[in-house]
Amino acid sequence: MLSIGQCRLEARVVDITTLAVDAIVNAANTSLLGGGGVDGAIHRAAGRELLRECETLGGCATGNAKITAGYGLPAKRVIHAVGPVWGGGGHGEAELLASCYRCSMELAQDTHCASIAFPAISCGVYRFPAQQAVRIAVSTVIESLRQTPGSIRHMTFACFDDAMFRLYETELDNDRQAPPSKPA
Ligand code: AR6
Repeated sequence: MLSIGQCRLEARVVDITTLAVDAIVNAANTSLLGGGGVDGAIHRAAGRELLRECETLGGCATGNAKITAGYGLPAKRVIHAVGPVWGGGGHGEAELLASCYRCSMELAQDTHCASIAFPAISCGVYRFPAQQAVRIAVSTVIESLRQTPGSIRHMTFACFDDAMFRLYETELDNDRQAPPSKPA
């Protein structure tokens, strides 16, 4: 557990579709019309109404995010973020991944969310190296919270397995020990 201003950040091994938070983030693709992994699980749990709203959004560029209602999910909203496919690191993947987290945080703050949960965007089918992705995820949300404290009070990094959980715990520990002025 790490606190940044009034926001608590924690990692948990949990299925993100079970979380009753103000917004869960989806690791979507540019069509926003569903897929496998966490995207498939979110659409299954939310029901067909989610797909119907997604069909009105006109897709989403990589590095960006769009927001919908949560429908059958315990979460009130879904923020659909499109992470980059890992292509070796020389195609702007790190910046695009950071951009996903920044855009998702902005949407959550704009809609006055107090609680939000993120999966490890791009770390599954899109093959982004997990340790680097976790570093980007944690540093980008911390930077965003420091720049725009806003409404968010609780942030969960939802991990599908213990290995991913340990990576987040290590990263959150590093930031707990670092002075607040450390560059994100
Ligand atoms: N709760 C939390 N984490 C999960 C869950 C869950 N229910 N299910 C999977 N994960 P991925 P990507 C983890 O592949 O790499 C889809 O087809 C998983 O273990 O879902 O961004 C989309 O439509 C991994 O750590 O997303 C896109 O086409 C992380 O979530 C594409 O996959 C992300 O894995 C996006 O690929």
